[in-house]
Formats: sequence, C-alpha cells, structure tokens
Amino acid sequence: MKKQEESFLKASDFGENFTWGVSTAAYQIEGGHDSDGKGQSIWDKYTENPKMIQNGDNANISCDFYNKYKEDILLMKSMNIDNYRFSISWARVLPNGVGTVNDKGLQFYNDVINFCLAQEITPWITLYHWDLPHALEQKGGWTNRTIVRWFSEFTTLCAKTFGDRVKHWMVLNEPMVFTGAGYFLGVHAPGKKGLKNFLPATHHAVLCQAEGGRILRKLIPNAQIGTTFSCSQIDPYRENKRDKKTAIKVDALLNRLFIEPTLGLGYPTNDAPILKRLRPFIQPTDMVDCKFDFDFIGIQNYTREKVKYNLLVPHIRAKIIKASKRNVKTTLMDWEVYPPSIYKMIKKYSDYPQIKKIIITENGATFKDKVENGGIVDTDRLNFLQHYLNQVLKAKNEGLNIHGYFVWTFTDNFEWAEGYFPRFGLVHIDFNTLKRTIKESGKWLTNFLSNKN
Ligand code: GCO
Repeated sequence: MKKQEESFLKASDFGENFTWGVSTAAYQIEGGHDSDGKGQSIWDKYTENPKMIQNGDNANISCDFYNKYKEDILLMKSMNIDNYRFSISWARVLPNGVGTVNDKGLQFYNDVINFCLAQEITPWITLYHWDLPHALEQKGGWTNRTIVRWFSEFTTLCAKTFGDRVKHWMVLNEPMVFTGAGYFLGVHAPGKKGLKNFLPATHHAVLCQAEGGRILRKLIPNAQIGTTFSCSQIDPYRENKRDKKTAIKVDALLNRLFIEPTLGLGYPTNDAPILKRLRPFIQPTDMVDCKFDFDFIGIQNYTREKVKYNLLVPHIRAKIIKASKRNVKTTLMDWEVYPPSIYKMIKKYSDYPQIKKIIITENGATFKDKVENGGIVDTDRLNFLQHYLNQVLKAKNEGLNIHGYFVWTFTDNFEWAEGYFPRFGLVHIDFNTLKRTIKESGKWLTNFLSNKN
C-alpha cells in the first residue's frame, strides 16, 4: 500500500509554487584548481596531504565542471530541473581572498549564470561553501575577526557582479559543519582543532552570516536572501534522564547554534552551557549585528542521530552512537536512513515564528550504484528520495512553512574527506573518462518533474 502511494507521488501534489532544484558546491565539482589565475583554497591545500582524504583523492579535476558546465546545464535542462544551486569559489574570484580581482574567475561565473538563464534555469548562488582562500587561512581564517571585513569584500564583489541577473542567494553553507569539522575536530580543511579555534570561528561565522545578508539586501533589488543550515533529528539513545538531557544539549549545538542568534534569540547557552565560553569573543554590539531577517532559511537534512551521555568526551560529555551499531538501514557513509527526520526538522524550524520561509536546500544519499547493461541502477537512492519527499509532502499538507526542495546532488562528486568513494549524484560520473550517465533515480526525477502543475 505504502509503496504504491509513493510511486504515485507527483510534483504537482506540492502545489504550483513549490520550488524544485539540485544543489552543488564549487570545490566538489569544478576542478580547474589552478586555472586562469585561481588562488589556492584551504581545500586545495588540505588535499595536498593525501593522508587527510580517503584514498588520497583531491578535487584538482573532479567533475571538470569548469570546462563542462554547458554539458551539465544542458543535461539538467533535459531532466526538467529549473533551479540550480551552486557556490562561488572565493579564491577563483579573489585569489588572495581580498584585493586583486581575477576577471577570468568572474567571467567563468558570468558564463555559468548566463548559460543557466539561456536554458531558463534559475541560478541560486551560495556565497560560501567551505573553500576559504588559503591566503586568508594563513592569517587565521575564520578564527580572525577581520574575516567580517574580508567576507564583506567578497560578498560585495559577487553582489555587484552577478546581482543584476541572480536574485536567489544563500550566504553560508552549513556553518556548523565547516566550524565543527574544520576548526574543532580537524577532520576537514583547514584541519584545526579544539575550542580555542571553534569558538571564535563560530562567532565570526554568525557575524558574517548577517553582514552578508545586509550587503546583498542593500546591493540587489528584489533579491531573495537566505542562508543554509545542516540539521538532524537528535534522539536519546536510552530513555533515561541523562541521555534525554544530552540529546537536548546536542540538539542545541548541532541544530540551534547558528540560527538562533540570527533570529535575535542569542546563543542557546541554557541548553549548551559550553557556549558561555563564546563570551570573550562577543563585542558590545555583536548580538544586534548578528541578527538578520532572511527571506528564507535553507535546511539540509540527511539523517538522524542518537546520542548518549559520556563523561569521557571532553567539553561536550556526549557521544553519537554510530548507525552501524544500531541495527538500522544505513547509507554508504553510515548515516541512518530515517525519512521522518526531514519532517521533524521542517516542523522544528516552522516553530520559529521569525522564519519567513523554509526551503530544503539539500537532501540526498550515497549508496553503491550498480552498472547493469550500460545503465546505472540505484534503487536505494530512488527509494530514499521518494520516502523523504513523502515526509516533505506530509509537512506541506499540514500547512508547515515549506516552499521548496533541492536534491543533493546533480552529479557524483568529491565528497570532502571521503574523496570520490561515496556517490551522491542523480547522474553518474566515470572519473576516468568524465562521462556522464543519468542514473535510474535521475530518470525518475525527470519524470516526476514533468508533472509540476
Ligand atoms: C553539505 C555538504 C555537501 C555534502 C553533502 C553530503 O552542504 O551538506 O557539505 O557538500 O557533499 O552534505 O555529505
């Protein structure tokens, strides 16, 4: 019964004004890592050490979107996709992060934008998807408060150059992940560790988020301005008091830390007292300056986490119980497949009355794709998308504040520290020949999107 319902899922069920699209990020797809005057980013630098990335991979070439963008945008068009979210590589347009502008870098994004528009695909720009110019990292990167000035210069350049044609913007991609993985755990670029890096990086990202929003609003008439957050349902591992309290704390850290100061609610220090240690970094007008009334909030959901109290984990006293230890269905990255999580996250963000509009700016999964008679069979991904979309529809039908959905991601690409092993694409890439092949899931989406109203 359930199966039948899902196979009958239609885009038109979500209403005519629902936005459908796909999402990508510059470093994960572009390649051209030193082409035409591009500067080095922290990811170019980080991947120079093969030990940091599974299989020693890097994204020097990746999908070669830098040279193949027309092919990919035409393929998108053929798949009925009419909104495309991509990010700007800061070091491609400002090789040193600030100062000298690389006109060829700007030209590349102008070409991508113009080609999208010619195909009637609406471009959605993410300003920052994790690839900070290395030159700025050498000055402390996100831990240096001057980043607010550097980021303003980058934002102003992008707004002035692309804002005549691009009206949909996102300031940051998942600040929790780039500060947590990059400046606390040291498992993403730039590989820094500890609270002494994480806390200033967090506060400065919160300030940049709002400042970026203000600059875009000032410079681009009629822009829809958003920013994006990772979020996962957090449940206690055991139904005891300590695990329940731990779940509330982890939820505050992973799901509320970046949105609440933006909404004017301050940092969630009551539920996560460790955040009191942000105080030394907060200057007198900061909590006003970190507010901005975004036109939409992008939420990015993949899974849920179960957590338990653990005295041995410094600072946080919490431990995530891996999905592989919980006897649940998982993706190749050991993320639990748990469709109700996306519904709960839409509900959670809908409960903030200050949020005007929610869009799912990423959802997707990695599984082992099978090559059969030249076709790519990815039934698990297809089921994943259908089940998650069903939950989005449930939220929509209940009147929750949800207005769009972007799949992560269009083609297979470079999955950060996991390299090329996990494939998330609707389109398969043979990384030897760079040949693109639409997977079963991509064919399903094409058909699904043919029925938007
Ligand atoms: C994000 C990510 C993407 C990842 C995706 C799968 O914005 O969430 O960083 O870049 O590739 O989430 O892990």
